[in-house]
Amino acid sequence: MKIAITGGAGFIGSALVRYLLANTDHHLLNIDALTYSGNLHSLPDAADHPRYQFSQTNICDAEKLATLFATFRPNAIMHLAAESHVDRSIDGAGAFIQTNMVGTFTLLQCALEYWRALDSTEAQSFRFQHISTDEVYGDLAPDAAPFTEQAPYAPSSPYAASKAAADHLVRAWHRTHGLPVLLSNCSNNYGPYHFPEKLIPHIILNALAARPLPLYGDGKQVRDWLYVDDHATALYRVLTQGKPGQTYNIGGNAQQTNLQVVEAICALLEELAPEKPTSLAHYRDLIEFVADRPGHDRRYAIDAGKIAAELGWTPAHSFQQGLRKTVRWYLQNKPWWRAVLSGNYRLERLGTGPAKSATQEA
Ligand code: NAD
Ligand code: TDX
Repeated sequence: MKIAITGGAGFIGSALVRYLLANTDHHLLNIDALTYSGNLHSLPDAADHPRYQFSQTNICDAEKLATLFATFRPNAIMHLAAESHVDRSIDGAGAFIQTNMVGTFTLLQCALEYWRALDSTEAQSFRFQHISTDEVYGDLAPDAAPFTEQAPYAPSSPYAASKAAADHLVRAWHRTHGLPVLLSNCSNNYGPYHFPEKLIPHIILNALAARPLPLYGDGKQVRDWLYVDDHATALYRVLTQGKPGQTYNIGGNAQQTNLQVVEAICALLEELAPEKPTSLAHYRDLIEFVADRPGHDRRYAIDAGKIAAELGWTPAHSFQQGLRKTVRWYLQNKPWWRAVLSGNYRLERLGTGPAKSATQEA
């Protein structure tokens, strides 16, 4: 297959590209605008790979997308490009509306025109795969059953609302125009190359620098964590075996409170990085409860029964295994995250001027 992947320089997209290059024979076109969260250093083996191409393209640019599709001739599009951080969507929703909604619309329209011009065999096997989140389902009560694919949409944050809108557009393009789409809604991912504004890498890197470990509110919010490489295998399973028009929920079956996550990271660091930079006695002494996130959902949990029963996918990593691998990865890959924290990963890319650091932008 030839697969066009949007957002392939991001956290999950880069894991997917690494997985597909290592485990399949498919040819990949990575379409990514390289926003602050896109980083080609997350694809260390891709640049010279014979089955990989990259195009720095914004998914709102219909003309460029049409040219890319006409020349690359994809058999499938896997759509991951998005603005992805909830806190940023609270500070300013414009980029979220633009990329997640207008960008998804633009991509759908270009895909539809491209698909309509395919011969019938190619058109039949073509897939448009949309990657979404469990946040579209909103806040789950403490004792409620995990979200199934039938859970009603009730997004809380501007990010979640923009992803919900994108999901609706994708379903409409299937129902109205017949575009063969696949959707998946996944729980919180974690693992290597995770941008350090997100909880797990933020906590690991702050702890290593002996900086406070901020927990929003009481820290008892629950998330269902999935190791990112398991998400990559799930997405490939959906692409190759999912039924057009269907949605698959993907989750790690690993519900944890944020406090539990932070304590688990501290315990792993005590074992793997016992030498602390200051006279700090224990990493967990750095935990600080700070003002809560506005509109903060208390709990998400995914029922991944459908993808297990229909497509035979289950996660390979427990939370304990995945978190250990993740902490180890950050300890062993300091150049990657140091360049992100300093902003140098953008400086190299732009080739000019002082770049804003990720933390300044956040
Ligand atoms: P990310 O922020 O790490 O990566 C997003 C990528 O999209 C970056 O490479 C960025 O440069 C690119 N991008 C942003 N705007 C673009 C535009 N207009 N045109 C082209 N490229 C653009 O995000 P992520 O965590 O890898 O998430 C990927 C997808 O998975 C998103 O759709 C997100 O909603 C979804 N998702 C994420 C999680 C999670 O826990 N991170 C969970 C479920 C679903
Ligand atoms: O410093 C922090 N302190 C804290 O308590 C940060 C950054 C987060 N949190 C809390 C907020 C959440 O309850 O930790 C939890 C996880 O926060 P994030 O890492 O920001 O993830 P979340 O808001 O749950 O959203 C993530 O999962 C679903 C991704 O960013 C989304 O793209 C995905 O759709």
